[in-house]
Amino acid sequence: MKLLFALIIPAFLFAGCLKQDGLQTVTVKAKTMVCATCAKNIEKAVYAVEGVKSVNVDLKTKTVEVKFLPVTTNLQTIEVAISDAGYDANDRKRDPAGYDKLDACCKIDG
Ligand SMILES: [Cu+2]
Repeated sequence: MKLLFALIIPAFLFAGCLKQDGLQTVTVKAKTMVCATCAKNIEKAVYAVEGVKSVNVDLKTKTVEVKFLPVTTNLQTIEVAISDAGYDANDRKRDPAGYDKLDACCKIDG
């Protein structure tokens, strides 16, 4: 509940000076994620991108919904962050170095 208020109150404060929140929403396919650790890894990697405001990883559909400030970042940067973390992002292949660092349970090639 505390977290909810922490999110809602700033939203009200900003509503005064911005008609819209100005955020863009994209859904990225991360089809190589296999477990909850993968979801956490991806969430962390995408949150680290400047301008990203919210990350919603769905392990069942293997998608990542991202809300971001389009003046600060873009879909390509988000895809690169996911790839660097070791996962495919849309048509972008996972970065081998990032993949090597994953826990064994997250490696789809065994
Ligand atoms: Cu995993």
